[in-house]
Amino acid sequence: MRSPFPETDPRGTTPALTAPQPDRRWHRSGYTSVALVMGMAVASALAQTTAATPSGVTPAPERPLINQLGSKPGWPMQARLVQATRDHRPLKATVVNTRTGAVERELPVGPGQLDADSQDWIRPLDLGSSLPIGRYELRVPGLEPAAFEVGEQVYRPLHRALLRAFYLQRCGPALNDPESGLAHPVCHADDATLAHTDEVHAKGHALGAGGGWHDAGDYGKYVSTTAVAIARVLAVYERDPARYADDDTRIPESGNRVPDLLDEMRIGLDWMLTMQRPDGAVYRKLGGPNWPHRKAPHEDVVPRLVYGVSSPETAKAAATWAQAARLYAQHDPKTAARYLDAARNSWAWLEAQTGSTQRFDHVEGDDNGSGPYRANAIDNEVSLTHDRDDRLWAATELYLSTRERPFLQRMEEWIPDAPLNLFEWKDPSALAMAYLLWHPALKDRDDLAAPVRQRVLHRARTLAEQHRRSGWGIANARFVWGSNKMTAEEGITLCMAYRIAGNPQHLAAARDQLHYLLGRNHFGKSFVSEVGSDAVREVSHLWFQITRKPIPGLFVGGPNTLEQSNIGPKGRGPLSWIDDNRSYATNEFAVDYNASLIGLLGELETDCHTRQPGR
Ligand SMILES: [Ca+2]
Ligand SMILES: [Ca+2]
Repeated sequence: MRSPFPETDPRGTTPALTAPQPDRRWHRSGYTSVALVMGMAVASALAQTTAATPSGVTPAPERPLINQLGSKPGWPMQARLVQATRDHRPLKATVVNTRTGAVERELPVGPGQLDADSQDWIRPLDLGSSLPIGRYELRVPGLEPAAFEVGEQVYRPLHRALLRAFYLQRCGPALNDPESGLAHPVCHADDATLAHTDEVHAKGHALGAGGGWHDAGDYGKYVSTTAVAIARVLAVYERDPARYADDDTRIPESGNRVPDLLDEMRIGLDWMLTMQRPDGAVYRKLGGPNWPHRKAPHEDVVPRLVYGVSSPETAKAAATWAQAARLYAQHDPKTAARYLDAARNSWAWLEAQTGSTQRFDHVEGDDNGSGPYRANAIDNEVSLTHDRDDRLWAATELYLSTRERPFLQRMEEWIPDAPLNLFEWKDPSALAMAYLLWHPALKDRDDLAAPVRQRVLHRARTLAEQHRRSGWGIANARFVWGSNKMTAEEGITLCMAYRIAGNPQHLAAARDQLHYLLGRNHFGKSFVSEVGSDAVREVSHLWFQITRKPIPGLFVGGPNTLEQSNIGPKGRGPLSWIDDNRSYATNEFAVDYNASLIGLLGELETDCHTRQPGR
């Protein structure tokens, strides 16, 4: 996360603000199609769209827009055409098998409908769900074709690339990646000294907090995002550990008889240990006194600082260590025990904090070179004013790993009143609630699970309505900082609902979130770098800005109607995005974004855990 305006920086979500309405003056008003040939009419309309596009909004590409990776067998597939104006003229598309050249399907292009959020005229193409396994092109006369595949393993490379991106973000050791060709010497070797004196350490105390991951396109390290990123990935692993091998991502630990997923998550878990004070409190973040600019990781040699402890971050770290304790026990009992000790230590500190809604050490200037990750004008959710959500999660993970009654008592105390929000650093309690829907240790607690089921179904109703209303099938209506991550998380919410009630609309909507993120969007972009035939290229990442060497597997933030980096168009809902490496507010990646997409894949690969995954 990077910003010259830290007070408005942190991938803000803004429920209190109403998203600005699209500017109707912009709406392609000058276009009149005069083309005679039907296919050419579409091409012409698209070309005119390009010409008529107002300042800043990237025009839709001149081809059918579809999930570029394709689909698993049996999944309903849809594509979209964007047109400049309403157009009902009949138009036929074909699906051609690229190996045999055979036309597998002929299909009509549906009539154009105006999407209220984007002001796009969208024509749907319904490819059905019965295409056999194979590679295809979707062809519409006068337009470029769109390639896709149907197969059991179509999302495996994406899954792998998203995980592998964590490796490429590792902080500390020299990187020399044979796969991407990316390399840098040792970086941030002196991380870091304490910014302020507290009750345990003096200012200037060296914490030995090397390691971990660079959080995003800059080099800060944050407990809040590190914790939720690890937890989301480990939650996927916990549902299906057999799916992960010890050598499936080609990292230095491949072949060590521990699943690479656990090897990689350990990088963050161990780093968080270095951020823990002896009394159990956890420091919030580590970064430079000012934002770095145009530097490779090893060139960022400004002495970095560690900033204050907080109870929300301490609880998030405790939750993640507790979760890790049960998942690492089989492969590495010693490390698992260390994580559990750390979690207990932090929990004891949390229990000793009395008398206020949360402990939060913050000094003016702490956010001059790193994201605030705290309540502010943009991030104004109630969950940021207290630590109950964070503690609920910690108590739940500790209970699942220890089965000790005091942790369960906390769950019993807090779950009845806990709202269900999407899982993120601002409120991680959704993961705690998710366990009530499936974890064997909680299967006889229907008294706790019943209200959670109602909350999930209630949220899913709203999401399904938004999904139906959106021409792009987006269930998340909040086009704010990190909207793509939110879209992935809401897909997970829809999956939870599908598992509860079996409503196929929830499953279809969950899949549509993935389709949107992988190319079925106005921009025709896969929002993951180097994945898909037309992926985001200009990721906002300091290292890429210098080397111009693509970093694979980075899932970018996506449309953000406030566009605080002032590069892309503001106030355009799902069109407020630009593939420009200066646009940190729409086109930066972060480790927790990747984790959410891994989470959505984990759900969809198993039809929301209603069947065994394909290996
Ligand atoms: Ca391994
Ligand atoms: Ca909180």
